[in-house]
Amino acid sequence: MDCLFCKIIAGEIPGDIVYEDDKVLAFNDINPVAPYHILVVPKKHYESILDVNAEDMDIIAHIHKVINIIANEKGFAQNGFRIINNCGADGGQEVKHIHFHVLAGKKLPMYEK
Ligand code: IU
Repeated sequence: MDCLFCKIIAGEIPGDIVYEDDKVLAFNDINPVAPYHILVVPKKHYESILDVNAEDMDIIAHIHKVINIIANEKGFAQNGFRIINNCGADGGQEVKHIHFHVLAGKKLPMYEK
């Protein structure tokens, strides 16, 4: 499968990895928009939340547990952060492997309404 994030997970393309376990990889975004900009992705390929079936939905809770760990390890838990999941064309999803952006380290601007 020609998926950039699958290639990073497989170690075929280098990623600036900040956390890894058997189910999840987290790495620094190549084009950060905040002092901390980390992408948290399941190792199993799903294009988006629409492809995660009911039996697999635990991975979404696990990703949020991992975000909790990273926020504490990196030291931005106290000041707060934002989790973003862009889904599909109108959501602005560019990479078709579900991922959660974690933005932190500055007062983030409110999103466009
Ligand atoms: P999006 O939610 O699909 O728009 O986000 C994709 C992100 O993947 C975006 O923030 C890119 O900067 C990031 N990214 C990356 O970290 N490494 C890459 O090689 C590529 C994109 I291409």
